[in-house]
Amino acid sequence: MEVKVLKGILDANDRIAAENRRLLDASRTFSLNVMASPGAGKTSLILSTIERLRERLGVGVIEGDISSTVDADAVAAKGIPVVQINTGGSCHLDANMIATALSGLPLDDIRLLMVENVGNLVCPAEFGIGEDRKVLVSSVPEGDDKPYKYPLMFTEVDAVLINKIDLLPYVKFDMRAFTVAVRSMNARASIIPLSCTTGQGLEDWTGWVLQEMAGPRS
Ligand SMILES: Nc1nc2c(ncn2[C@@H]2O[C@H](COP(=O)(O)OP(=O)(O)O)[C@@H](O)[C@H]2O)c(=O)[nH]1
Ligand SMILES: [Mg+2]
Repeated sequence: MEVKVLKGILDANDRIAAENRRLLDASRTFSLNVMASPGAGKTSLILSTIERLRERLGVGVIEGDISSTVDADAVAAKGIPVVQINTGGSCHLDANMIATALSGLPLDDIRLLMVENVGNLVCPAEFGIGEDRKVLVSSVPEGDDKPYKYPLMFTEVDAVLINKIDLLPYVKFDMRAFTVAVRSMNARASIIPLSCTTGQGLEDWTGWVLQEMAGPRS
């Protein structure tokens, strides 16, 4: 019985996600679902991406948090259209929340929409929101064993970013071991080491985004 209920919720979510996708396709908006644990660097990545791409294309952001508008305020300060979703305790964004947020954004002016999901490596992996690509920001201080602990998240995503590589000299993190762990469950994801603080690797990241935007829709 419980399984049936959960399946019903996920089916309903998928239906709304498909509607979101139709809306985004109609405005030629490419969307990224940015997921990570709290503090891995989702907001830092989004702000860095805005800096690097805003001259080339229209950017918009949806910020998902349990509470507060701290991250949305940082995006709005850059003059970028942003909607904050406060989930009020829920550990992930769902397609219905995104549908509401989309109605508050000037989609015709937005070629790249970045969605910061709630900080969590479990629930966001289960709920599609209609995104074109799923991106995971992992970070050096979290350790190199996380793929084994959160396999669904690492299996689902199209890119795994390794943020905070500026901290490699200070933290025990084996890049090779991490890569082997990711590859044991995901053969296709791009793995991109970077630092939002120093800017190292950010060209590789924005290059990946532009390449995915130019390629076939998923
Ligand atoms: N050393 C270092 N710190 C970073 C880097 N990226 C983000 N941070 C810091 O990590 C903390 C959390 O970043 P934030 O972007 O808010 O993470 P979020 O919770 O995933 O959105 C902040 O203090 C950032 O300044 C990085 O590349 N290197
Ligand atoms: Mg954040």
